[in-house]
Amino acid sequence: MTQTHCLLIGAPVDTGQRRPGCLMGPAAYRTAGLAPALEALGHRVTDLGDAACTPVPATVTNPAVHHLPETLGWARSLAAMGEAAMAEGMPIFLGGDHSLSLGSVAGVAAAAQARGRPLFVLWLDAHSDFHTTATTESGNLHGTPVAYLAGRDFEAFPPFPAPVPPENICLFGIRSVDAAEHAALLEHEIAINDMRVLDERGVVAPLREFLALVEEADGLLHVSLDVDFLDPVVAPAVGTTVPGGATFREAHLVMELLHESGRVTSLDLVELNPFLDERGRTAHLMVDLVASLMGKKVFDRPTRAYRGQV
Ligand code: EXY
Ligand code: MN
Ligand code: MN
Ligand code: MN
Repeated sequence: MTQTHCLLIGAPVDTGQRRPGCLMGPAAYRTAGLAPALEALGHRVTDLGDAACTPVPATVTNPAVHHLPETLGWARSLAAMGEAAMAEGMPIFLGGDHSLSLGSVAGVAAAAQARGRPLFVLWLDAHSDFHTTATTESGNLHGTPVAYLAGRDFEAFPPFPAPVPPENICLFGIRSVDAAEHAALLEHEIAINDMRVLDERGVVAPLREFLALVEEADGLLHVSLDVDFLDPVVAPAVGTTVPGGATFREAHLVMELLHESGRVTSLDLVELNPFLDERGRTAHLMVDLVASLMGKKVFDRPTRAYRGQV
């Protein structure tokens, strides 16, 4: 197993949605033993602690949007930490709601651009998160990061440093898309592997097709794992559950295939709400999924040289 330097970045972000609890996510992952689970696989772990948030005064036209200054503050802090961490190894962002990815992916994208490498993004989620600040009706900015990283127009936000070409983005597990997102997605070349695709083809074929693109382009791969990618029966501790998600084994198979690709260079763990958990069950599941991503297996399979290391 190639050793990877995993850099944990706590992102206690809960201002991208309205349900209290996500801010406890980083502590839940630490309590569930994320670091020792990675060290048991031979990896080096540096816990950088939690990011800080200095709100950035800003307003947007859409009156529904809330906590914009805090969201911008988190994004600025996480982008800086993420870009720096990429120079050391593999940043793992511990969320916190999905609005943290407005910063995490910006930092990773800036690092990829500096290396002259294309960035690909795998979005494991029930939701497309493709609203802009103008189209969101809930005003919850956790429903927007994919639009931002794809370069869609966001009022008040700094331009995304290196917009990810839509063809480099793969949505996986989608089963809840608002009308405005649907219309916008049809105008973009983003791979949408909704649950119907996964029902018909399984997780292997569509994922392998995407990983072949990453391989062909010698790309870096950022994985953004939303707890609600999984079925709520399997992973109940999330505020935006949608029935009909990935099974326990489908989620582990996705992680095992990602490990074998050797392409994953950064990771978001988002939307865990420990207030909704049952004795840490979902937190432990997410830690186990990260272990599968980082090489935990029963029998060896051919694995490409891991690119998470510098
Ligand atoms: N599309 C809905 C909204 O914009 O409010 C729900 C978004 C849920 C987003 C979660 C993080 O995946
Ligand atoms: Mn290192
Ligand atoms: Mn999401
Ligand atoms: Mn979601």
